Amino acid sequence: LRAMFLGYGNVGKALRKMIKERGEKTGLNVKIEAVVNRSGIMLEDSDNFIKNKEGGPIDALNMTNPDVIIDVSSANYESGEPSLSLYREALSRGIHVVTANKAPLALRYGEIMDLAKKHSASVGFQATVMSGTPSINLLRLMRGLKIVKIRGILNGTTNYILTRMHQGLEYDQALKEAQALGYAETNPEHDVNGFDAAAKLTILTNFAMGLNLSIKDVVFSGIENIRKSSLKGKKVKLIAYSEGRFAKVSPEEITKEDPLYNVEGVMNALDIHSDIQEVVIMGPGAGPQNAAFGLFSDIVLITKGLI
Ligand code: 80F
Repeated sequence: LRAMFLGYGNVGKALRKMIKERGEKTGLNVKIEAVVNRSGIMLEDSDNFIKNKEGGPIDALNMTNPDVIIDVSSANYESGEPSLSLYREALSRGIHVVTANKAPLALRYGEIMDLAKKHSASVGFQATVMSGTPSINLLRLMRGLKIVKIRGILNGTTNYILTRMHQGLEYDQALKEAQALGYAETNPEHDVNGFDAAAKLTILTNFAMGLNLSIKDVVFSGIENIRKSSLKGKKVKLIAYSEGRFAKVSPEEITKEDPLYNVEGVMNALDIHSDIQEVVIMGPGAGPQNAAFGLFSDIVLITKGLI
């Protein structure tokens, strides 16, 4: 599989390492042909980014004509660019897309999926929701069930902050820790104001319920006004909830009986209600290696023709 990376930060580097260390054992043969970041193109597979060609993502696509695009660039929720244009071009040529970047799918889910279907290309997006903890790829195993309701903790940074504040830390200190651990978005505002969780909920709800919501359809609020003193021993979590087209993210006080009560730190969880059974899954929701594993698992599934 000849791959082109868009972006090469924490997650991109972790993925490259994972491919080197675990690819062969997993039966993968991934060759990194190009890496594109803000400064230009590297037509080489190297640990450190060294620009050796001028140009942007579409130039790199034309130079290498890869089998798969791996999007590990930071999210641009204004326009979804440059990822969106790259996906359009790649998918139209039947090139697969595997992404950890939520913005394009949170803005243009239906368009991207339709284009992929039309040109028999695959889109892997496990890493966009709960990183390496199966969420999207768990739902792939639940085909045939009617998903009626989803409830979850979908942002690692805010859950980490809330847990640390519950343990007695101040808000600013807890946010700094989450940033140092590589959990936060490039713009951490998107984590704390609920936007990141809303983007994940959009993607998840669309996939689970066969909808075409955009992030603009999600009502969301965040944790930026919650302080240690206002918690007073109560357990508050940033809860993402959707039922049909209704989708909402907001901080809520939760009780001991709640399946999400013991989800602490960077852990995320998802409670899926279907017409036959309820399934709860819990695992890390952020972290460079975890997000990289989400991408890795998609690459495996694509290679095996399972996506
Ligand atoms: P980082 O900022 O380290 O790297 C971004 C890369 O993108 C850089 O190489 C930069 O040059 C490149 N880039 C940005 N704009 C570009 C442009 N216009 N053209 C070309 N290149 C451009 O970011 P990360 O941490 O490596 O993240 C990469 C992507 O993975 C982002 O879209 C994240 O949203 C996504 N992701 C990251 C996660 C993490 O844990 C988790 C899953 C997805 O729950 C939470 O708390 C979430 N904040 C974590 S979700 N790092």
